[in-house]
Amino acid sequence: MKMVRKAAGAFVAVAVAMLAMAHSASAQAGFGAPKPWQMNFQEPATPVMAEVVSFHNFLTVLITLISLFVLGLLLYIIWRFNAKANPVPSKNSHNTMLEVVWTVIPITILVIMAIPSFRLLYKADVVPDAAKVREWYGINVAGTIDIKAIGNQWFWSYEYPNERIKFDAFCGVGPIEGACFSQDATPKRPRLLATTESVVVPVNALVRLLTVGQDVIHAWAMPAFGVKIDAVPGRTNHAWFVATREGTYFGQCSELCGQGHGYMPITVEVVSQQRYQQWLTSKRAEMAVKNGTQFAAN
Ligand SMILES: [Cu+2]
Repeated sequence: MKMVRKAAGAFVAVAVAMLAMAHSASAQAGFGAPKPWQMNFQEPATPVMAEVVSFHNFLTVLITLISLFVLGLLLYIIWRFNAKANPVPSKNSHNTMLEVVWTVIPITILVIMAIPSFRLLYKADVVPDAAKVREWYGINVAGTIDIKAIGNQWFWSYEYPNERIKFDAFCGVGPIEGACFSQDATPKRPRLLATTESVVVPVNALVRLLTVGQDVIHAWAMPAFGVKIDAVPGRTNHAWFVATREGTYFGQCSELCGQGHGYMPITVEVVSQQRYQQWLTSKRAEMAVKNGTQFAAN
């Protein structure tokens, strides 16, 4: 039994070390994209995703311990109570104490898991105001921005209603539609992840995201932000994020939406407040040139 305990301890230590290694290996400032042989989540860029990662790590340790405990029991029973070792089986059918213990302990474990789980689900789901973000994460948000993401077969359209900006973002590494498979893909603009136009948001801003489907159900998903929200025709869903690290982040449509589902990625650029203002100015000028668009006409 001592040896089993030692081996279990070593296994847990190795598992924790591997988790830590995977975690530090994925630490690359401000670039959210999957990597070959990636083991863990992408490096979080929002406080919600940071919480998702730490909750996941906590659960991994917990389930590893539980699995090892059950495995230990199983091995002990095989060794101790096989027909050779235990020729006369016990006739016991009840043990009140045991039954109370194996009911109460799992319930306690489930409650320990449920409380942080529901707390996190609530935070991820309810769109907060600036005061709530400060209360939850101690972040003073730099302004609030509304963005509408519209899923189309097979690209995303974006609207910044308060800025009178709207544009389409196609899969591709350059400003040309259909450049999805382009050999021009670079590590900074990965193939099948980069889009012709990026969603640009300032760092530390509270972004309220509205999603809707133009034709079928799509889903706007950004792994580094901990956001995955369906875009359903005839119904507006909402999500939110506060990106606390400048950089470029990639996501994908995450609801099977037809033939081109794999070719409608999402690119979000988190920039400084100053660069955001510059982007707004140039985008507004572009909108004014494109006469006949809904917002420019207003
Ligand atoms: Cu899709």
